[in-house]
Amino acid sequence: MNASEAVQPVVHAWQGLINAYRAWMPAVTSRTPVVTLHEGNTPLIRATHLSGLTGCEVWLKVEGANPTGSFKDRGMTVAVSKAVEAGTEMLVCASTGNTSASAAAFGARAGVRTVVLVPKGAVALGKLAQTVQYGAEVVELTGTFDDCLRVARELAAEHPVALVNSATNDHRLAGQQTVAFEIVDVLGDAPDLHCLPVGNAGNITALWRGYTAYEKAGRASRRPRIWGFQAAGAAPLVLGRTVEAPQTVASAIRIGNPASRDGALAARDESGGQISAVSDEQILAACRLLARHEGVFVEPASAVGVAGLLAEHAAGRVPAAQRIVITVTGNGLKDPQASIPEGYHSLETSTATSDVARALHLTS
Ligand code: AN7
Repeated sequence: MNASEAVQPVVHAWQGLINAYRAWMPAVTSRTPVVTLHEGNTPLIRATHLSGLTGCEVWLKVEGANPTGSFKDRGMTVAVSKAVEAGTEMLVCASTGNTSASAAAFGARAGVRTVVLVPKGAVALGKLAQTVQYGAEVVELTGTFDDCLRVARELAAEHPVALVNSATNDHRLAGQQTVAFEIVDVLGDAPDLHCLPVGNAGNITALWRGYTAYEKAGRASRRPRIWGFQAAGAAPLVLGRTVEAPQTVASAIRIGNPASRDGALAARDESGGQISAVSDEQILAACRLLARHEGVFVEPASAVGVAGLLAEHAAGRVPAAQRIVITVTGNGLKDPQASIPEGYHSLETSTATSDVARALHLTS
């Protein structure tokens, strides 16, 4: 290859979800300014270890590869593009952290003031760092995510601000449904089963919408069963009631009153699926398994679909030879503190190579 060949422009480079799936987003028109970080097109990788464990064909949709490190970017490109089109001067969201980081990034890109409402002291360090660095204003409330969402809704009702939570902003769901499109586009059809974590329930609602749209259009011959999983200490959809003080190591899904409850229950029931709970221990074990055996580093909430599948498999409820996709929703760098076990310490030695070799048991 000579130098002139090396600088040929790549004309078909990925340019983000609106560019790729505009036809499926009727609210996006030629007048909509596209605010994008080239989100989407995330890796769908074969999980060889999980496939071996379960006797199934398991795939991981690695959403931590999005520009701000979580699936939230899928919906945010559409919501912020539409907000800019409407002339909004301020974005607001309530968040457990990932929506904050995403809103802050797209707000920065659009040059729009962004304010995030978060539960005090409950947002993982990486997410807070992103949000601050992107230049958003962070308001910490003494309360839960559910309190933050209530305040965000009331602010938006009384002031000229764009609320970009998926619970109140259908453009977020239009963007988030694209994860189903990408999966079908790669696999050639819908899988038998799709597992994912459920917090405020926007993602499961959008996933089902995406599979449904593709089946209706003949792009897929069927829709998968949807298995959603919640953390046991924050499982309102499993318990069938609001949880006042949700508790789990998976801070992203520490949500007691899911705004998109109806969408989640429809996805469960129309697909013949289920929504169940997993313990914090099962979540952290799934995080370790993903990192050590699949090479995929995720934050605790992102491993909940894996924890759920393994629990169901252990209970004998996963039929063999299924094709299964699991959404792993966010990057492990988001919450580094959750990933280093208590009491962990690395080996320490002098700078003598012989000492290093001895510490590694290469010599005695
Ligand atoms: C990594 O950022 O709600 O069921 O405010 O960050 O659509 O809420 C995050 C949710 C799963 C749950 N995995 O998705 C927020 C927020 C990760 C997340 C979920 C979240 P939803």
